[in-house]
Amino acid sequence: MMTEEIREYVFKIVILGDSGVGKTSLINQFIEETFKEDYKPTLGANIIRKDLMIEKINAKIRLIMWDLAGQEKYNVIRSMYFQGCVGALFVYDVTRHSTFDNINLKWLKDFNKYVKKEGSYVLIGNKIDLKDQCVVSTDECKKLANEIKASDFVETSAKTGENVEKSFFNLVNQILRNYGEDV
Ligand code: G3D
Ligand code: MG
Repeated sequence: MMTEEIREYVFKIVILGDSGVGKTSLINQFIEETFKEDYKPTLGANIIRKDLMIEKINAKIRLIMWDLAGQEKYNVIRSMYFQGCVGALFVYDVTRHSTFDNINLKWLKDFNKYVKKEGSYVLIGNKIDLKDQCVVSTDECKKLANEIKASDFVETSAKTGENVEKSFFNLVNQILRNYGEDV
């Protein structure tokens, strides 16, 4: 049998959500110490890179993650922020209901406006370690995930690391499926 060639993909994804929901913390958990960070002050964004190997299909993924730093700059650089983007993580904070409401009111609207082609996205309820303060129910989120046709809904804690890897891999797998890969 011939050895299969390794295929390579480069995916740009954006991490969206209100200030303080834990976007940067999720990325930091995901990349551990292997990260390459490139802060672009003019964009108000951090650009973080991580290479993943998806053994099942023998593919190497270079994930380029755009993380909003100063949200006030966001309005100016929106179109560039989304340029070439193939997926998003929509993050809300389970202890603040307004951050959940803004997924549909704000973040998804922008994503759909600027990412014309079939972009994939995963809905993430972060800070589930703060169980006592949780004000957004799992049912509510499942309902929203269905409504907005998110490929998945995951509850995470960037503090403990719970489900963090899973969220990023779910998104990557969904993007790969859009490219016709069998993952
Ligand atoms: P942002 O990038 O979306 O603006 P950050 O959010 O990642 O900067 O996180 C905002 C604050 O929430 C930080 O606290 C961070 O430590 C905290 N945080 C992020 N994720 C979690 C989580 O899963 N659980 C808990 N308990 N806290 C979390 P500070 O105090 O540094 O502002
Ligand atoms: Mg941040």
